[in-house]
Amino acid sequence: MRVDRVMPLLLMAVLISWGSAPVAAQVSAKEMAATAELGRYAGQYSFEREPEIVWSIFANGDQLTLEGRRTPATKLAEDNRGGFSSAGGGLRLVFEQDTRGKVTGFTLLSGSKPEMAMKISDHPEHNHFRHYSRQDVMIPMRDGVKLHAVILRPTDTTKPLPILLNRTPYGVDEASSNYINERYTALAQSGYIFVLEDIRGRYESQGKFVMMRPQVKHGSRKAVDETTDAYDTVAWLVKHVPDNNGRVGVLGISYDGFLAMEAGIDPNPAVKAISPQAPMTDVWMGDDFFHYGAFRQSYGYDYALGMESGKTNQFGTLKEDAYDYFLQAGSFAGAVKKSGVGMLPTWKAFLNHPAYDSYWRKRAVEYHLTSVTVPTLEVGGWWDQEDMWGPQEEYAVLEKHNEPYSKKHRVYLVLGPWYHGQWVQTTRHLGALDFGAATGDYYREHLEAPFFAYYLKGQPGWNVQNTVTFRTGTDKWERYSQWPPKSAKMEDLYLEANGGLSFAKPENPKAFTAYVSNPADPVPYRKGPITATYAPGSHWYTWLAQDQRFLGHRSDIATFETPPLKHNLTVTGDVYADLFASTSGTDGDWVVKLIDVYPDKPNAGAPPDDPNEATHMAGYELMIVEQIFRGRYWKSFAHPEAIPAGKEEKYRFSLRGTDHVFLKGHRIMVQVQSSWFPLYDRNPQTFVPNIMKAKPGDYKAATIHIFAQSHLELPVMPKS
Ligand code: PG9
Repeated sequence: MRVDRVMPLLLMAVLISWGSAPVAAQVSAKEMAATAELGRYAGQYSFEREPEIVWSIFANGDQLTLEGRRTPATKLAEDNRGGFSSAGGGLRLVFEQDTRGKVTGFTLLSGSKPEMAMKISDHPEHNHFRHYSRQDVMIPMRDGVKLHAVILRPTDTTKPLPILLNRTPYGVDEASSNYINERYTALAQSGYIFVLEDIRGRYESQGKFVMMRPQVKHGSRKAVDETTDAYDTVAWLVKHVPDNNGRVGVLGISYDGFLAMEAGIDPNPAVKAISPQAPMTDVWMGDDFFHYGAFRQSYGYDYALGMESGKTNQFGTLKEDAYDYFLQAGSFAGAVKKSGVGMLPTWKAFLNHPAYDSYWRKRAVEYHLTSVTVPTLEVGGWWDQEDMWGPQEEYAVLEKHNEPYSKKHRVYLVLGPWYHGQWVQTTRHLGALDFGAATGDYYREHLEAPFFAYYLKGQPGWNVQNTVTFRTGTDKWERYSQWPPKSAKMEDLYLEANGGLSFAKPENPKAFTAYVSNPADPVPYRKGPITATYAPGSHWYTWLAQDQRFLGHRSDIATFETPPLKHNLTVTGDVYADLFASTSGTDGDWVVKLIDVYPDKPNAGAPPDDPNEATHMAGYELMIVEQIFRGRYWKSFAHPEAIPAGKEEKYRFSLRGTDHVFLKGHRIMVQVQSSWFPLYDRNPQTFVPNIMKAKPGDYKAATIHIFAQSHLELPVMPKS
């Protein structure tokens, strides 16, 4: 994931360098007069929706310059429509004034909707970006292939500094002094030698790109993988980069997070800390490409197209709605045919390896995590639409190998209220949700920066014992000495046949709720229009937090709900589904969603700025955790088997972790459905050898029964 792929427009405007020229040093009399006129705009402005984003406006000659803590100096000239615009028109500000002519704020007219900012001071402040010099190098690997890297170091010191390495398939050319200051603000201020490297076969690096290159046996002189490339890169850097202190940290998000974890396997001794953030870890079991065997069709299609159509990113758009595109294509084989671009290596893998065979096992990282080799900070988002599984799984596997009472070999976990990689942003929001503070800033300043400062610079300040989460509902950071915390007790919440949800065991476990799942009319996973994953304006990033009411009253979704809660209920840890279900078909998918239903009317007594009671959230149905399980793997992930038609079977799977308070007055809802299209391909509901190649005649409607002994296991915290 690269920042430019995940930024909503406003934040793009805030964070991206506009490449402005330096402000002129000599000021003419005419310019002085103009400055006096423009001086009334000078000051600091805070955004109404995002108060943590503060821009300063300076008057210089006949232009204004804006700067922010994470925004480089950008010149604005008066335009002929009564506003001020940056060169090229990327940013446009229209100022407001009161009846006495005093400037009170501006409206930013750049993103999809206008954003208001209020003037909070007449005294602008410079952003104090630290200047970094840039050097491009080609680093030789053990097999002779050379990898391209950009080295950025602060120009204001020659003191030995640690290296922070980010390896990526997404291109490093944009790396500049401004980029480092915008993206890594706290780390850039502290001072590191940043190294950004194109991995093998991508952008300006030599060699062949292999999607999630599997591990080789280390020790062999020529065999390479991402671990050996990280090892060789680090060896070269500590030897050749002047004034480094011999200590290296490796960090990255998503694919880069996978690469950061790989750097911690049989690591180069100079690697002293790593931070895999939303690392994809097992793309068949729960990350990008499958979830428990259900194929993430639209994502897998788009991602492989973006990465394997060329050496540089080629993320595309679709002419038609993705729902229609994939429905019309039939199976994934049909979609590949329809693409007209031939066969891509990862598409071929999807077609030939639908089950959890050695192809996917070889790519799964968890099997290689047999010790905590270096201090490791895992980071994940509760609403991560790509790699929710990775950070939690890596933490769970590594945690068993923690060295007790030592900070030397420890794994730490941070889980926050974010979509994929959203912690790089300054925002209080995720879609409609408002957490009341810029949680990404908190993470970067109070967790990420102290972690690296402690392990790479020996500075105090890293006081995390084990796990830090942002508890949603009450919207507070919490700390735990263990994840999941022992204090949570598992309680079973039953899916009653009358549509209720109850902690009491059902009197008649054979009672059931029924629906018909029809592959000709699959349940959409998000509100349409469904664009290509990374198409401009795509709602892909926030779909997990979308109001589920968009589904209306479809008859192919079983809904179970509690009455309004009389007390807060805090759920902290991993949620499991124990589904007792039958299908009239011989295969099928099981989607389970745990939902927080906001009260229909906001609580009249609540403070007006209480985000949980905000008017626009009235009746909102927010997914807290959710998961899909492909029925054919009911006995084994490697060897699919037909489900006996009409027979009740038990399906147990994890919905992963949460730390959420269902507030008093809210309802808990559980929904069960059998499709989530087109993110997940349609299950024909008739057992076929390979769903990727299913024929039109294989897709059949099926009657589903959800029996009343079905329940979710919820880790419930004691009442406080
Ligand atoms: N989630 C992306 C990805 C990583 C690895 C494999 C496939 C996809 C990413 O954002 O990098």
